Amino acid sequence: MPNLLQGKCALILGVANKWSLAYAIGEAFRREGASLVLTYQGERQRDAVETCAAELGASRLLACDVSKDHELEQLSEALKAAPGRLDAVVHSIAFANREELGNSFLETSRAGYLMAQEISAYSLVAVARAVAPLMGGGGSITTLTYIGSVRVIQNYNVMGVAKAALESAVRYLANDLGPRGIRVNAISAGPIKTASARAIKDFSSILDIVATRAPLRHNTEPGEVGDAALFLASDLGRGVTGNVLYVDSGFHIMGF
Ligand code: 0WD
Repeated sequence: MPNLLQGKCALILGVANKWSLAYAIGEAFRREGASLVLTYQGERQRDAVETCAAELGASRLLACDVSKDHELEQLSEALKAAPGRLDAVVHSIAFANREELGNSFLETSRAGYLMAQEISAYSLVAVARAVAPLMGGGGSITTLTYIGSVRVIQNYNVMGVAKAALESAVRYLANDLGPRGIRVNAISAGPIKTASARAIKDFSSILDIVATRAPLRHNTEPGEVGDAALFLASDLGRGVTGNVLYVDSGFHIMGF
């Protein structure tokens, strides 16, 4: 299935390094002919993302901390200048303070709760508002979520609640943007060792459980997430919006 995104422009937020899920999505998009724009969170991340952008053959690299409204406005202006339009946007961003992922959920602080919600859920709304004017020809917005939104996963805590809000935001945004031909979906990925995942206590034991119990009996690979994102961004996904697509070796269907 070559060139599914030929002539399409994609914006990808959330590449931190080559292990990021956003990087695997970038690889899939690039393989199928998309022109890529990447963002980096701040100066601290710039060099690493610059390397990734070069490897992925991205045409532009722009700064965007999603917690700052003025940076989202600047991003929107920069995109209007070039490439001038977008067909696909990937939001692959989450953050919670480490201490909120180690204590019991009951101990969640107000500040920690709000921080996780702001970066991991509200940012999708802010990003969608910033990019929608560039998607005049319709398009696709995809975010990344995790099963901790609907099940209790030890130590996922405040992030599970943020992912629940994120998945709900996907549905409301899909309803608002559908009449403009913009589809909004989430991919619920199985656990994968990335920088963010390392913040979750006992993450390795989660990997072991999935590998032994999931129907496909293996852990999710980044390329599987990349190809699912490709499907959603391409014309093959044209009838799909407001959906949470599990790419987790089938783990989510299991009881005990
Ligand atoms: O097992 C996993 N790795 C799974 C991840 C399973 C299911 C879902 N996900 C989700 C995550 O929750 C997240 O939403 O996938 C998304 C991407 O996560 P990732 O690829 O696992 O992790 P990582 O490579 O760390 O990318 C997340 C990035 C940040 O990286 P660091 O490591 O620097 O925290 O999100 C970005 C940042 O690049 N980020 C921000 N970008 C802009 N503005 C901000 C911000 N304020 N905060 C974090």
